[in-house]
Amino acid sequence: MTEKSPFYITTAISYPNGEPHIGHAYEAIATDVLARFQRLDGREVHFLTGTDVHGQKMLQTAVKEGMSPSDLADKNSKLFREMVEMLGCSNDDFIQTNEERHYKSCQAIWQKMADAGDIYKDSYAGWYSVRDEAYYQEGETEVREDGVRYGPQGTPVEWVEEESYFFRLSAYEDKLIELYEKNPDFIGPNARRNEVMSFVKGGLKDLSISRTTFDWGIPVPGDEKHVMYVWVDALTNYITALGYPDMDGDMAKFWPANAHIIGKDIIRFHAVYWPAFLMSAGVPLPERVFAHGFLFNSGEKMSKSLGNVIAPRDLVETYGLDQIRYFFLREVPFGQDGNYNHEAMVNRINADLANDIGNLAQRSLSMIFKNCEGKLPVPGEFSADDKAILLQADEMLEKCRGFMAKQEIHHALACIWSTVGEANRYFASQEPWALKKTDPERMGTVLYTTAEIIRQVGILAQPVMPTSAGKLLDLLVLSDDERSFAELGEAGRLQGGRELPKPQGVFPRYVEPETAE
Ligand code: ME8
Repeated sequence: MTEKSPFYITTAISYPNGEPHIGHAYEAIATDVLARFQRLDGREVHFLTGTDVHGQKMLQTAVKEGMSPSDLADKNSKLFREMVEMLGCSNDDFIQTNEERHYKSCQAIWQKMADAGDIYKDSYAGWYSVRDEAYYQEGETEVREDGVRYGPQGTPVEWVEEESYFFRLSAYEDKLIELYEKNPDFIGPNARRNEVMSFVKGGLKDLSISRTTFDWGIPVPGDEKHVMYVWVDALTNYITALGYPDMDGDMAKFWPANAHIIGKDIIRFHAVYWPAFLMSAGVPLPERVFAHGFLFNSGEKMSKSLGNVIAPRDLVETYGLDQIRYFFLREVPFGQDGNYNHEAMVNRINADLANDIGNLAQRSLSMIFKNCEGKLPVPGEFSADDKAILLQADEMLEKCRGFMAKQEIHHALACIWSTVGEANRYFASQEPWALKKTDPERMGTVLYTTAEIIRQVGILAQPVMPTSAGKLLDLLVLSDDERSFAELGEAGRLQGGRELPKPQGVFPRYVEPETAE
């Protein structure tokens, strides 16, 4: 067997200018699922997340809160570290961009871009959105009824005029177009690719990449009056974490990244600026940038003023961790915007989890415990129905691999749950409870077949629901090395005769809390 290649995946790094919200949690969970999938599929995975602490937005918040920006960064980065832990994320590293390693890396990439002749000093005069930390051309902005000028993401812009270093982005227009055309998978999903292509085809202006009016950032090498524009600093985090500028070690092993997972609002930075910086610095380009959609609470955008910002911890406490992980990835097609509300959440928990997989496991394994002396039956000859459902289960891995390679997590889950649905129909139509008296051997074969489907569903559900899927596999007494994807299909078929414990419910129903009379 050929050795599988290492796999490097990242989330965006979040601005810790407030507490983490459900959008941050969504991105972390989805990326965790993609990372866990590849790990179980036998690849060595490096999964990075972190916080983006520099820039004007962080500085403004710090001033408002009467603290230093570095104290604000530390205080809130701690909340982001706690969030990823609380969400069960399996990240291998957490970067905070005011760490020493990151200064070295940013100054090195800057120097490489300067050596390539792509950086020059001039003065900038134009529109800037602090909320987006983005420069916009006048044509991208509009003055609304309130008299305020807004950028394309609906955030206010202000006029900025200062001495600045510029990056020769205009020189990369053709190279970027060539990149997108030669590598149609570089940007996903397709809608985002089209958006980026038309932005670049519309013409690129050189990009201001330093600021002089504040000092909360990484100093420009050789000109300490300037700090780097926060996006030069932020994007570089992806290589800092692998030891850049040292191109050996983790850089040699894990770079180029297999996927940067980000939200759709920051696609321009990742699919235009980042590859241009890397080309200039002579660093290979990531394979794919995938932009997920935005989450809305009952159809409304989350905002502090609407008072509907949901803390990830509250959702976990209300519904359960694996339940929300499953919900967001099943309910929202990954790459599109998604909406969530209490009813949709309860419906998924009770229908897909408690009923479909939970009841199937509980009913079939209880029958084995009661009627087969607690031992997994040795199957007799398989009927056409048995073979059909086993085949469907055996084919899940290949299908899921294909979906996960394109970040279509919702399709992978739909594929697994379609097998669960079919297994339920199989179980109901075979009526093993009626076979108990008439044909116990056939009952044994049906129960064996059902247990084998539960095994494969359990193994494949681990990336999304690590704890619950683990409990499901405990019911089949699978050892740690029987839980990897190498065991899927016929390779790891259950052996009849194995002693099984009395089954415990794995997926509780959501019951509305008693309301006071
Ligand atoms: O953009 N739904 O940080 P950030 C889904 N520091 N995703 C959402 C969301 C929502 N309601 N709100 C935000 C930054 N996100 C930069 C990134 S990367 C080198 C630097 C996503 O804290 C957003 O799209 O504003 C982004 O991918 C991530 O959360 C962090 O957003």
